[in-house]
Amino acid sequence: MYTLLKQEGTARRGEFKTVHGTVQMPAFMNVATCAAIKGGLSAYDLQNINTQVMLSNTYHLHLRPGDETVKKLGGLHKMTGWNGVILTDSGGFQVFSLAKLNNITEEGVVFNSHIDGKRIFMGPEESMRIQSNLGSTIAMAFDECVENPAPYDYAKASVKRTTNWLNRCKAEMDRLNSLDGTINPHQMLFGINQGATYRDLRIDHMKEIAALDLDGYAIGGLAVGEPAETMYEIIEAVEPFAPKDKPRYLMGVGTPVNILEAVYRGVDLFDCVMPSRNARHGHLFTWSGIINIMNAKYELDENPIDSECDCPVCQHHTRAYLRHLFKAKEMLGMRLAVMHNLYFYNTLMQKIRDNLDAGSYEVFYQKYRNILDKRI
Ligand code: PRF
Ligand code: ZN
Repeated sequence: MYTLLKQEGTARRGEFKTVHGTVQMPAFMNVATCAAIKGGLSAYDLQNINTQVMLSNTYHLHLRPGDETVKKLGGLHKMTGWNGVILTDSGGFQVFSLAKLNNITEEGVVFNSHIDGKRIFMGPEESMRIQSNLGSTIAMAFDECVENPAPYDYAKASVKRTTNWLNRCKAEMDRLNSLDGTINPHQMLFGINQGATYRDLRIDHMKEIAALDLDGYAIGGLAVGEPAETMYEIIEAVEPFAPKDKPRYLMGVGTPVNILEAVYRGVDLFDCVMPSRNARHGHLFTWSGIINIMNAKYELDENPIDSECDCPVCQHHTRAYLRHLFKAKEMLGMRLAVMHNLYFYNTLMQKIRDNLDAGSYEVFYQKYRNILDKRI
């Protein structure tokens, strides 16, 4: 259940109650695609960096270890040791971006596994059954994400299919939640708005799915090839039609500045591989911009990554040590870098919430939107 606590312009400060705890929003979900944060962070590490939500993937966990196996292990919470909120993505996007796609029909999608090439069928019912076996707090609807730019007629037909799939997802989830032996009988369902970069398709679709009274609403199909300005325009176009009493989730976004801009336009929830992926390449976020820890100028630098950062890494280690670990390809380097970057994103969201609480988001936004994505 979402409660809007405060609003500044279109920006929203709220909280979302679930059976696995309350999420303070706006929030950033930490990505654990295969039920592990890449770079080697565990569930108890996540507690130390103020993570609120872990995100895992239907597609990957269905292939390995298999959702039936996860169910036998008591579900994702028991398997990973993370007892907070877990959101699972539906497989829709991953099937389109990773798998060798064979065929897409009204029924669903046939694809080849990126692990062993095996032919697999996934439709809305399959996705819901897998997510039910995983026992996540929030399941995402099975959707089609088209790359931008997309032809209008294709985008229109695709949205219609995504709407039909959503109705089937809802019916299947209601059925699964009422069965005996379901891991999380209170599993929630979020719908996903699509429509490429076409305002009319986007708005019609948002109106249609808003009427279904789902637990939350995502905006999908953005950050897939269009300019950032176009993404912001689409968010502005659909926002008035997204239910005010439900969370809005912008899927797969983004840079710190993308997040500032989207919060400004009424988005509550985010996920992105950027903090963990960039960390693994030595690109570290700071409150003055992005640094590359491999740079020679850090060889003898005994300062922390960011003197403004309170993360466990910045309390104990120097830039010089981090640089050495990266140069020597020690696993510890990536682990510490990921820990710092995720802490940075989690802290960014905390600061966004604090400023919304204080009514000073506009000032915060104006100060940092020219700083945080800059390479220094
Ligand atoms: N659909 C789903 N997952 C997603 C997306 C989508 O459109 C995106 C697009 N940025 C990221 N993850 N199901
Ligand atoms: Zn730090």
